[in-house]
Amino acid sequence: PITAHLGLSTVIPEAVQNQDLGRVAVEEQNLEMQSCATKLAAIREVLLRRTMKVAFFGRTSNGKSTVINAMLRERVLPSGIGHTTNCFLSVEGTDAAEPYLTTEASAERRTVNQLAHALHMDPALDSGSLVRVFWPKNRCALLRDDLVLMDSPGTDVTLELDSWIDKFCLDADVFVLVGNAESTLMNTEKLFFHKVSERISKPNVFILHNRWDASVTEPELIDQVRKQHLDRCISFLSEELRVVEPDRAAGRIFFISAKEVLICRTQRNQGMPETGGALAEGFQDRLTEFQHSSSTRCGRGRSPRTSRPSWTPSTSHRPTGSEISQVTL
Ligand SMILES: Nc1nc2c(ncn2[C@@H]2O[C@H](COP(=O)(O)OP(=O)(O)O)[C@@H](O)[C@H]2O)c(=O)[nH]1
Ligand SMILES: [Mg+2]
Repeated sequence: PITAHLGLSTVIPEAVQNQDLGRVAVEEQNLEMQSCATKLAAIREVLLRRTMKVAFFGRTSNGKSTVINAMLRERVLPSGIGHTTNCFLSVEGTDAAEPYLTTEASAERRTVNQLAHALHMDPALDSGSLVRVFWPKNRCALLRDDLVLMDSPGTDVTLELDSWIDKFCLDADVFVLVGNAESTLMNTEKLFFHKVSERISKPNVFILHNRWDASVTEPELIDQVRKQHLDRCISFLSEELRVVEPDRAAGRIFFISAKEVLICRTQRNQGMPETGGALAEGFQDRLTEFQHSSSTRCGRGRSPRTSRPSWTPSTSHRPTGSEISQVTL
């Protein structure tokens, strides 16, 4: 049906200008129909695009790279204390057997062993540039669904939020704010999302409170702290940004420990028991929360089991018109 509508964008102006047909539409109607056709073209583009792009933002060291690694089940991206990634890094699947990367300056394939080196040593890789990491699909099932995960430098390190948004965000389907459960959201983090929602109407925003493993040290406060974070984030999403209805906002907020999930999954990859090691109490609950937050089973729709939305696609899921219009219009 969209293709049929698109045909209108050429048929209508032709009909309006066709003297033989007489006055079939006034100029205003013509413009209105043109504008509908433009919006439909944007929707069509998203529908035709097979990839789904999920972009991660947040302050340095909140754990953005660790969250992505946990989703990929391997340490793909460099992570660590302090300021590790200076540029944008996208991860997408490849049919090639070995991982490789390309930079904007050169399409030459470099090995991923050079990743940390490339990130540190290349003066051309500033916070406005992009390194694309291609990871073998046979090493990570998630990437078979044409998913692109995008890591960003900390929102605290740049004055160029606007140009970031233009260059990296306009085509993102989902925005994930990775916060730190040990502190409240900072103004720099909020500012970035305000700017995003000025440019994109109703962006799909999720909030991860990472480092939730730290909460076990204060068990008597855990419920209180969780409620405080939840209330603040609900009001941020529904009242400040107005990207989601208040009664649905809680479904966009998760409490996770990316580090624990990554440890567990890399241990499993090595054939070790996944709950081994020094994982803190309550780990299973946090693991379940992570799985729900990044579930691949139910895609962008609502999960019947958890009735919480999730951000990654499933092969069978095609976004609905209203989801698309939220993303693009
Ligand atoms: N305790 C704890 N540490 C974490 C967690 N996630 C990440 N970290 C650690 O925090 C540091 C910064 O993580 P990184 O992913 O590089 O943060 P980024 O700057 O936001 O990409 C690393 O040393 C991680 O091991 C978590 O859930 N719990
Ligand atoms: Mg990082």
